[in-house]
Amino acid sequence: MDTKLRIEELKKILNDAGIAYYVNDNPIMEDYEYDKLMNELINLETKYPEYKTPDSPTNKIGGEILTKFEKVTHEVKMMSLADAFSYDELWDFDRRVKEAAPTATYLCELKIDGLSVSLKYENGILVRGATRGNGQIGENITHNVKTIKSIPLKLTRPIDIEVRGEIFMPKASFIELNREREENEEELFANCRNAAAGSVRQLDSKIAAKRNLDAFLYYNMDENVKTQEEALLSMKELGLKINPLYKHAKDINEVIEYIDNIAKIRPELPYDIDGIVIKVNEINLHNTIGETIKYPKWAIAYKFPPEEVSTELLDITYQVGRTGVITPVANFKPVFVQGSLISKATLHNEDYIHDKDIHVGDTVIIHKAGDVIPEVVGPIIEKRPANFIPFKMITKCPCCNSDLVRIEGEADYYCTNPNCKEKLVNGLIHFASKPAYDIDTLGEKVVKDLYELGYITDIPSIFKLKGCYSELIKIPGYGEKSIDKLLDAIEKSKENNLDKLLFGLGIRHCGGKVSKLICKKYGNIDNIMAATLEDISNIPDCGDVIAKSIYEYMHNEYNINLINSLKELGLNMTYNMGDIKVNYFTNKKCVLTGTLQSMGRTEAKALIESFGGALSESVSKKTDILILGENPGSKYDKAKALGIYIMEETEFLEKIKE
Ligand code: 0OX
Repeated sequence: MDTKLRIEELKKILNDAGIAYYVNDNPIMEDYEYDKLMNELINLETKYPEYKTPDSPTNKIGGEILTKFEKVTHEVKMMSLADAFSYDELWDFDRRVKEAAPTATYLCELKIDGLSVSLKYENGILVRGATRGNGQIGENITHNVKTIKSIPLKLTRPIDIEVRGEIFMPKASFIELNREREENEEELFANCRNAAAGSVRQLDSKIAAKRNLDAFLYYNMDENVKTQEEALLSMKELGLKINPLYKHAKDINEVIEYIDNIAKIRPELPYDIDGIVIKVNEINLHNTIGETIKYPKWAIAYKFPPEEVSTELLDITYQVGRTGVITPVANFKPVFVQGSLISKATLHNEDYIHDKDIHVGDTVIIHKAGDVIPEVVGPIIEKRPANFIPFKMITKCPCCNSDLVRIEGEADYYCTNPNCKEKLVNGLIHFASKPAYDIDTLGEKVVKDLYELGYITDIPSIFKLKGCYSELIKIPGYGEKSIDKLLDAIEKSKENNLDKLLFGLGIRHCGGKVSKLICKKYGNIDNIMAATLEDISNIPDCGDVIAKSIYEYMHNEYNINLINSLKELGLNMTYNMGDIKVNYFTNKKCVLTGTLQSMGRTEAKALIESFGGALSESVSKKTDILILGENPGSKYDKAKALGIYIMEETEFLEKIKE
């Protein structure tokens, strides 16, 4: 047979088999046969690259590498959804809809917790995949989208169409990915959504191809469809994957019934959902009902309340923090909550455990809201087994066995042994970490290894490592290249600004923000060491407890010697204010939620700080602005509840330039 014809034939057979397997869940070919034909196609395309086309199923393997993401303008804005947190809010939504369109009925869909994507097909061939971005401008991610098995490269009909949907990572793939990352000592993804977003934002499509991403389409720009249900079904006919669990509800009571039913099966779903999307089914009514600048008024997202699951408390273990504080940790049978598989949660302190009446053997309720750390709510008393182990706080340090002390008026126990290994190692890990002294490649594992081998014993020893070069390069698993990189990073870090050193020292109550305030006021270490207690406590945002802790640290002989050693080793001891320019963000407390399209979090933080503003982690009454990125988390809900000003990315970009 003619090669070109055979290639065409193979593409058709494999594309059809792909849709049957990945979209319709109805395989029409044995895996072995599929792999054999795929190999034949790969070989032919390698030999005759002129015959390779964009719809070839070999594109699923990935291989295209970009140097940067191109921006894409959405001709029709990609809207997001207004949220409802209660059935009352759904009743209100129904009332508003019915006022404008009394005959409206609803189509309910699962709200997949992934990231929105737009797919453009020309003549039935996938030509572009783009992220939602800020709704108007997204990023071109075609190279990665092409690797997603359930996104067909060729539709069943040669039409021009734009469809939209959600790319997600199934729970099982997320668990497996994090397991691999743990093994390779890479940072873990917090949940399925972050893992999917992180995978789609890879420049190298081979990485995305390996991530086992999936997609459900829910929006169809074909003008001929009359209802949302028809839109879904027509996409299915085109070979696009839709979520089958949608339901046409004739009124809001049926919507609520559907939500109740889905909530029951939610834990068993193989992918993560964070709510239910309710859309007016009749598309001709969408115009009548209208939209706000941000949201369509004909749709709403009902968000599930914070998830609570129960599991068995297997053990209570203890961590020794860098300050010596002892934290009890609940170790339970792993459970999936809000998209994350968790097996541990802090129990804070002795009082917390007694107050909640928690004991090993109990079935406990775990609660997780949005992006926050999971919490043990308490035990289910009726399920307490006869052989539960009554809780008793330890009295000796789990690491060095020295007596623990509980400071009066505080809930925490401390290990006061200055040589406690866990405390020292955690202090060193903190010192080298990114938010503190930020020594590149000196991560947790390297600190632990070099501590065990006796090369790192305290902070000054880090800066003396270069003297042991010939020994270090002989450590199994390290070698010249990695040691050179480490020593270079250590040398470079000596120029760090003083606030990074102050934070790195691990002074109790002196976090990154306080360190900056202190450094701004005193300018160099000698001034900080000479400051009076009263003077420190006069710094706004620096209360008596913080001031006392810093003052006492600076007057302790051990610490004075430590600082002097670091001075002698050549570490920078002055604070460079940078050129602080004044603009809208000066003195503003900002919080960022979700992902910005135009820059990463670190860049946004640096920009805001360059104007004398601050970017903090959590929303409080003191927050001035919440910057709204794509896929916002619970910070958004909290900010709305507190009436904090919400700023979209476009406004942020305009104002930061002013
Ligand atoms: C989802 C989802 C998101 C189209 C019109 C407004 C929003 N996460 O599963 N968005 C939409 O609808 C768009 N539907 C969904 N099912």
